[in-house]
This record gives sequence, C-alpha cells and structure tokens, in this order.
Amino acid sequence: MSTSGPAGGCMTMVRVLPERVTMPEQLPFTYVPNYVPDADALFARLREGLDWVHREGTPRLEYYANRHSVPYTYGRGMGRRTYEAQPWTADIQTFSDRLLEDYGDVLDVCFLNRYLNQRDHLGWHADDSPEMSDSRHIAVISLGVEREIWVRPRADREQVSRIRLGHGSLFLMHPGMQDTHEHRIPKAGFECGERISMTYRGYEEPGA
Ligand SMILES: O=C(O)CCC(=O)C(=O)O
Repeated sequence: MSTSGPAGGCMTMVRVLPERVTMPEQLPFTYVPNYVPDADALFARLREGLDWVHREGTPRLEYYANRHSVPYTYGRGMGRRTYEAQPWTADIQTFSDRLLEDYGDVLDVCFLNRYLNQRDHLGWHADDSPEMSDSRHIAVISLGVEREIWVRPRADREQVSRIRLGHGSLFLMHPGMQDTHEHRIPKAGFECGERISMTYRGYEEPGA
C-alpha cells in the first residue's frame, strides 16, 4: 500500500507485524504475543455477548460459528457430536479479515471455547475432520487467564512441548500440523479465572 507523504512524495506504508517467536526444533507452529490490540475489551464483549453453550460432560463452554452457516460434526464413537452454526459476529469477522491479511488464508470457521476455571480443559486431539482444511493455518487467539497448550508428535507421544498462551496472543498451527501432531489444553495446576479462545479454521465442503 502506498500513499502521499507530507511533502507530496510517495511514502510506503509498512504494516509492522508483531514479534514472532520462533520455536526450537522446527516445530510446526508459531507463537505471536500481543496480537489483539484491545484484548480486555474483546474478552468482555465475547464473554457477555455470546450465547455460550454447555454440553453435558464437556468441561468448558462452547460457541461454534461458520460464515457459511453450516453445521459441523466432530469426534468419534461416543464422543461424536454435531454443532449447529451460531451467528458470525462482527468481532469474529474482524479477526478473520486480519488473519487473511497477515497470513493469506481464508479462515471462515471460528470455534470458541470458554474455560471457566482451572478445572476446565480440552483433551488430546487434532483438528483433522474432513470439513476443516489441512492446507490452511489454524489460528488460536487467547484472551483472559494465561493457560498452557501442549503439543506432541503422533510419532513420539512422550515428546511434549508446552507453550503458555498469553492474553491477546496468537498461536498459529501451520498447514499439515494436524496430520503429524496432537494438542490439548490441560487443567491448570493453579487456581485461576476465565480464559476464552477463538480457534479459526478454513472450511472445506465435504467431497469438494
Ligand atoms: O482453547 C484452545 O486454545 C484450543 C482450542 C482447540 O484446540 C480447538 O478448538 O480445537
């Protein structure tokens, strides 16, 4: 993008991306602290404004949005469940646009999780359902209390990486990571309040 400078000359506008933290050992993800400009306000709007759903046996609240308003079936066996799409809100759109601008991927599904306290958690899994694109990034925006995400390769489940997800941060899972790695949000080892995550994925029509 370019625009006129004060003296009428041409000035290039450079978008400065936040600092990227490169993980050791070529791990297939990137951690970007302070990605969200006004994280406190976003946290409050999501917490108060969304119609959060608690499904029996799920140790957190959930909200599923899809820009195409299509349902999503997730899990296997007894854990299999279908989510009906809830409204695609202005805040969800804002970061879908920003992620497209910053990383070049259309991310048109957003799954939000709200962890009420240290006991709420999400078990080991990969986001590998056929409706979710594996050739695009999966982007997790974190708000509220700092919690850890754990990542392990399927080929060596003992080799766990633990990353602290700060308020307003972005955790970017690279294309292909869901084939080779699993991740989880474990219970916190300390008393804590709420955390909300917004997980953006790319939708792929089944059979397309
Ligand atoms: O809450 C998080 O940070 C992780 C969310 C996640 O793994 C998922 O929605 O699949």
